[in-house]
Amino acid sequence: MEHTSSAYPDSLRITTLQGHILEQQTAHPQASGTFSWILSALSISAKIIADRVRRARLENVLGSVGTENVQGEVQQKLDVIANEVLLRTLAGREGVAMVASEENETPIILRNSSPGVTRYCVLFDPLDGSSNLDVCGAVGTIFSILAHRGDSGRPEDSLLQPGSRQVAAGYVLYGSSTVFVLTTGNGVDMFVLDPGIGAFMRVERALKIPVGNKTYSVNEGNRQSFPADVQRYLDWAQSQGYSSRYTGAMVADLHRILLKGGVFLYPSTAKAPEGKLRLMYEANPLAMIIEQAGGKAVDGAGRRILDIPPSAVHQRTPLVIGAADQVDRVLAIGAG
Ligand code: AHM
Ligand code: MG
Repeated sequence: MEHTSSAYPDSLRITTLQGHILEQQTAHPQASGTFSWILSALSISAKIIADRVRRARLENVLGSVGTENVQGEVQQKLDVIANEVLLRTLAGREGVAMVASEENETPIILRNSSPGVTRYCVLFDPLDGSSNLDVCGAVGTIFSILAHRGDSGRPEDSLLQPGSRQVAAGYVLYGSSTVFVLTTGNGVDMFVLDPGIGAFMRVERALKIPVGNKTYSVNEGNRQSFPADVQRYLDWAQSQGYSSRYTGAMVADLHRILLKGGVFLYPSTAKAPEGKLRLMYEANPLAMIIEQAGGKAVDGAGRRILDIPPSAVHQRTPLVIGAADQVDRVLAIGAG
């Protein structure tokens, strides 16, 4: 019996990330394909980084390089390798005007804008949670894509757009399997790398975060210097029998929350009064994904992350992010 593609159940179709991107492009006939090429560069980067992460111990590329990045944090050898991989794959894509990385002090301008050509800015944290590598823990790549605004003003001006303007965002989790999670503003889809054939296979569409999960994710070692509202929330959560889960890699913690529910907090601390996490490389892309899956993301004052007007590319923010019910709890108990 012959099946037309529309008659064949979605659950039985085999769709790769590449096929998914083309499918989305077909649904938007005005799309030039430029954007799809950028996503394909990110998918190739993810496969290369996954391979380097898996072989890191054997190739002796664990540990630090002995330098610090622009934020004064120790760079791991694989931070530098992953950064290079992303820069080198994205540099070849005509549609990329500018890239900005957590590991580079200034954004890199690849192409100027030309009339009638749509170009994009790609921002990324190449290897989030990289100190987990030495102990074989999970790490991730986070990316955010903004439309390039042209060449007027300072180059950074094109990057300094609020998260609500992101045209796509995603992350790659290098865990017990390699997972690619993507949103282009139309729900959240999930792909798993099949190492046998080297392709990301679509395994979930339109993910929605479950509610009712009594789990919080926070570095409680910093508790004494958390703001009073966060301490009040933790007292309340513990009195209600909440569980605690914290991996030290935000991508892994957020992936658990996307699939199971709960809330992640990185408040301001004595060591990091503005919060530790970066607005443009971490908070914005993860907030877009979480909101697209029905969740919420706010800063220490309860402001929606995606509405924050950025003033610097490496700006930091306190962050509360996760299932809508659990973020609301943090806000309600904290305010009380
Ligand atoms: P990084 O981008 O330098 O790796 O820092 C971000 C990471 C997050 O993945 C993680 O949630 C957090 O830092 C852990 O920080 P801490 O050890 O202070 O709890
Ligand atoms: Mg990071």
